[in-house]
Amino acid sequence: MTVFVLASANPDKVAEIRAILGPSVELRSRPASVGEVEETGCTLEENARIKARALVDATGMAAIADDTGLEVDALDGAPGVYSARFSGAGATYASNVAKLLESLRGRPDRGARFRTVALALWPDGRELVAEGWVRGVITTEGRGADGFGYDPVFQPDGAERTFAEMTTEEKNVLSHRGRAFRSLADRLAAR
Ligand code: ITT
Repeated sequence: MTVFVLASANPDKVAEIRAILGPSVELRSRPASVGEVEETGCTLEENARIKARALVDATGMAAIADDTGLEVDALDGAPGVYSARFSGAGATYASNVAKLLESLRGRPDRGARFRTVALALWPDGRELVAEGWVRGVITTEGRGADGFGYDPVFQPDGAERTFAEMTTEEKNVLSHRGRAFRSLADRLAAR
């Protein structure tokens, strides 16, 4: 079994990734000694690689990292790679959702997609990259208390509930992160 250190500092994401990858991959938590890694890339893939590289350098272990963005059609793909900081310095999930709803107020075109890039990087520089996305609409108000981030206002196509109205298991079947990490798991298994 390959042991990886997981680059994410976001406990919501870590819980989802563990649930998706299951017991065939051993994931260690990011050591407390490794500080926040600045996401200076211009793409999700660059940011995933920056986060993984920082963990490989700090631990000498293989690392798994991911980066996710919400790409809103009516905002020309924003907030995208800037999803965590959409509402500026000190942004919270709530302030980001409020800004998104405000940006789309009165607009009928509410299509969007979540996209995740998941990346495994080894100390010798080998890497595997996988991507997953899900299309949906931005609802006019938040619904549901589960999930995190933009989940209360994202309703995947074909569903009647937002991600925040689903259990973690239901969300993982449909979600960007579920798809990206299942694809990464397939590639790891095929190595
Ligand atoms: P790490 O870099 O430490 O992994 P992060 O919070 O920066 O954590 P991402 O860059 O992957 O995570 O995601 C950027 C933001 O996009 C995140 O802060 C959330 O607001 C939002 N987001 C990511 N995944 C999401 C999901 O599954 N559902 C709802 N919002 C999500």
